[in-house]
Amino acid sequence: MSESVLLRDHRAGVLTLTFNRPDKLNAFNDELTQELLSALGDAERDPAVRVVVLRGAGRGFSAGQDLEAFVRLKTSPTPISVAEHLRKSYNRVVISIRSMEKPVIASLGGIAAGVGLSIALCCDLRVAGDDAVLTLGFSKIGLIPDGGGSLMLPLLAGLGRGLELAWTSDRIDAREAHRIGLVNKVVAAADLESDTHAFARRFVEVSPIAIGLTKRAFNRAILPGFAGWLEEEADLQEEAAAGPDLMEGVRAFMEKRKPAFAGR
Ligand code: LHQ
Repeated sequence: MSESVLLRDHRAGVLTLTFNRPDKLNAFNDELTQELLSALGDAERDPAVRVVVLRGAGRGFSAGQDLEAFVRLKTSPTPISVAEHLRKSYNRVVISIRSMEKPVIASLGGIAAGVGLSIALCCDLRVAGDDAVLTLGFSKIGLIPDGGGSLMLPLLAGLGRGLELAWTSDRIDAREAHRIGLVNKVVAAADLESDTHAFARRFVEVSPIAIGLTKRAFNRAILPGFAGWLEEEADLQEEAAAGPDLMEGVRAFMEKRKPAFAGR
């Protein structure tokens, strides 16, 4: 039997969920997204789970949407719209992360790109290994940051920095990500797993009432319109995806060439 695309490890109140498609840089296909949704739901309901950690197997956290899987979705006899795809996958994941009244920590080693980075930005806290590389990547295929990225990126990094990173898709390293507020701390790559677990354990020591109600308070104070914004973000992504630029960007990536955008 092949190994699961999502590994679960529950130790001392900390549930670690590992994206396990290392040969695809843990890019998200439907199977991984559905497994993640199901694990997050279980974690929310299980009182023994006090903290959730998200991490990736191999040399990255996640490269975002699996672009080969996306081409299959787009070219199937019954293609799904991009907005629908977002609504039934990533939007549900990030709503689950934000509404769960427990700390959700992203442990970032290696590459975090596209909606993989958006998911990390929607977590409560981020620990980065000193080998971490963050890149939005959406603009390279004619898209806007989705999965809550258009909200969390400017919230954490500021409007100017956020726009610059979204427009350029520049790769930034862990130190720069820390400097601009995208990650809480940077640790040696070799210690990322153990240091993240030790960091997570600190929140197991705190009253779960204080943890949960503080998250609810911050959500209501700063992100009261989170779910509503995701709806609008999906509509904007649908607009971005309406022309030929998206498929040109995706094909150019797969063919390892520069895209020739038509501007629509
Ligand atoms: C991949 C991927 C990948 C498949 C690397 N898929 N194979 C999307 C679509 C529509 C609607 C809604 O929203 C979304 C959400 C999104 O997430 S859009 C953004 C999707 N992600 C990207 O555009 C990132 C694409 N990947 C890259 O830019 C680079 O691969 C990064 C920066 C992630 C890593 O660069 P490198 O470290 O230089 O690795 P690499 O490029 O050589 O990739 C390694 C392999 O992984 C390679 O395959 P190969 O067979 O040549 O070894 C890539 O093709 C494959 N891969 N990302 N997303």
